[in-house]
Amino acid sequence: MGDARDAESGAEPDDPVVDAVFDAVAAAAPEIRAALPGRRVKSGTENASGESVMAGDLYADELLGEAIIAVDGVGSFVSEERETAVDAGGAVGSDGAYAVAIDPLDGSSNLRSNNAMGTVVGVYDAPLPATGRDLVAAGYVLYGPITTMVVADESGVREEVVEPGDDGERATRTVVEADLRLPDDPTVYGFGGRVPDWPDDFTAYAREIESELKLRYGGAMVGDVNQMLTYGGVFAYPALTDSPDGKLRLQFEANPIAYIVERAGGAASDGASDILDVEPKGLHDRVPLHVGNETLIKRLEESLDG
Ligand code: AFP
Repeated sequence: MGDARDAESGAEPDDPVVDAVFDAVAAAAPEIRAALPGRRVKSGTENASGESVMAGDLYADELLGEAIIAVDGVGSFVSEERETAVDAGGAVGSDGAYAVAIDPLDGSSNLRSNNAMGTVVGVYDAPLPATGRDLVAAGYVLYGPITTMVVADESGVREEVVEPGDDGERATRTVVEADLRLPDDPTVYGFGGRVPDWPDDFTAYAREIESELKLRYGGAMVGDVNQMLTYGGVFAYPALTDSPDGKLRLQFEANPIAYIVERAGGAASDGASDILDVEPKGLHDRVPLHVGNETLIKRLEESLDG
């Protein structure tokens, strides 16, 4: 793939395996986007989290799974849509191969309403389930008016535009922001779940934030987090009275997003401490996720401390 990133910044990929993973994700993105119009229906199956799966979820999972497993240096592949890990032929660990976790089509309920959706990717150097501290890179594709990909690694966070290749050529990646940073002044907030299901302490925090910021909530974490990264603010899918672990999955959603936001200068919390320190029990654990400007996350933790 013509990686315009090298041309633009002259920087060599920090880690050739990580770069190959995001090359594979970028190559699949235009194909996933092109396949969505015909896959806006329920597949009739449920995933490991007991959620109904759209035809688009299955297609994205299949395409991305095949592409990522084929990357030299990937030893294991897990997906929100699959019960267990897929062995990709390498010993995952600090001297060995990486484990890649994806949410292939985040926000697929937005398919019918034609709203933004995304693909979330976490690259871990430990067998899964793992803590976020084992991430070496993370990123997401946003299927918005434009297809963009945000990639975070130890060198920082960058935003790329992904466009289909000409005449069957692989997609192109063009860096449009080489050092993506969370704006210091917060502007937007987006909180998931039904308001009556919020615990009282989160409701009190939400009331404060509502009086200070503008509501931006689109029902797909990737789109909502991208708005927050663009304009500054806070995104949360909190613990709910009937689901104290919230809705979002630690391995495939919360850890990668927390890694990205923290590298962009923000903070990420499960309500009590850093998401990246949450010890997983299982591959499909859920966790309350709150990400954004450090001051807003600190205020959240103080509010939930009661
Ligand atoms: P779907 O993938 O089922 O659409 O769920 C999307 C999601 O996991 C996450 O992207 C959103 O932030 C959250 O769920 C939206 O959940 P609500 O529909 O309860 O607001």
